[in-house]
Amino acid sequence: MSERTDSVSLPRKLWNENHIKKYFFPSEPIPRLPCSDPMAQELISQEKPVVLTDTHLCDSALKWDLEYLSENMGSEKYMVYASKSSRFKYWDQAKVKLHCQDFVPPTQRVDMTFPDFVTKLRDWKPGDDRLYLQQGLNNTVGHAIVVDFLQFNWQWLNIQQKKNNWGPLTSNLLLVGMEGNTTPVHYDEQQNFFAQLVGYKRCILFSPDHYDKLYPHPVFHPHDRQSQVDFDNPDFERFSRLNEVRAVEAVVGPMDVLYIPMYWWHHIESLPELGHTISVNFWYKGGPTEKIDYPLAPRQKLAVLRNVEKMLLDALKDPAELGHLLRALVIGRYMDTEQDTGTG
Ligand code: QVN
Ligand code: ZN
Repeated sequence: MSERTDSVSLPRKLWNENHIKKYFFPSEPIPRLPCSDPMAQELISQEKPVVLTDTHLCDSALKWDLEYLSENMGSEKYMVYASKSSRFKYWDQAKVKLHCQDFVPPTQRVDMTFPDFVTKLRDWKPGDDRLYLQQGLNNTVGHAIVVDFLQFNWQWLNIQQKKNNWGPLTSNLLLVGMEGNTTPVHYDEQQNFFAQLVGYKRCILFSPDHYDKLYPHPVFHPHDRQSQVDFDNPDFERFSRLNEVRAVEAVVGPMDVLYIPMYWWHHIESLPELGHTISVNFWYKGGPTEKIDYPLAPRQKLAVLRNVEKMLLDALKDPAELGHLLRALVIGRYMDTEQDTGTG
């Protein structure tokens, strides 16, 4: 590996390089830029990832340590996931009920109050389930949190939303994770400003043209939008295009804001520097579909593929029948050779 001499992408190395695991794909650093740099604006408008170092987006939340949140979040129970492993693979409860009643969830919802959550983090010992709090900031949170929230840099956010022609802000997730917790690779159908508050997270991103290299679960599956690939145990036989995977990555720390463009795949792991990590994301609806030009962009092909799957399921009703029909459509007809179709 060559030295990272490019000053724009040099993060403050307050985190330990030894905690950066080696994965099977090569990766390049995501640029780190002040938000006043025209290049930063250019990257956002081109839907390319960038770490912004001086947005002052959540200055009022940099004091959100575990003690402050315990005192001020309120007495409600919040969404906490428990996992026997370090992986927290998201699953959709609604899709379990609809299509996959045999599905065995890899994580369990164990909602609890914030003080109970903090006690569990403090008392945690190896062998215990890991925990990850993933709670939308809503009207149940305490007054002090609301005050801090209102001081976020809404002016900058609103300017970005307008400049990039995004839809409305849909939600803010508060994420409090234990060191080592990993959100496996997935994509979201929203634009995302991901603000790091406490501790360090390694964020590995893949462009939308990885729709055929990261093998997403079927659209009706509870793991819709998640890759089937386990980065710690990649199956190169089953997923033969994995060797084409190319990543970009950054470690984000307090004050950093990572722009995760819509449809970009991302894998996020909490580094051990502080024992836990705290982040807040800002999910925005994408803009209205621009004038479509051809050939389609990878993200548009992904959207088309999603719709084909949804239409087939709507027609056939039974997800078990989809595979047969899709194979009948492709095998011997639309194979990867020019002789078959003349389409390459
Ligand atoms: C994923 C609801 C992330 C951040 C990620 C946690 C996301 C949890 C993002 C992390 C989640 C899907 C639906 C909740 O992926 O997009 O902000 O570990 O920081
Ligand atoms: Zn995500």
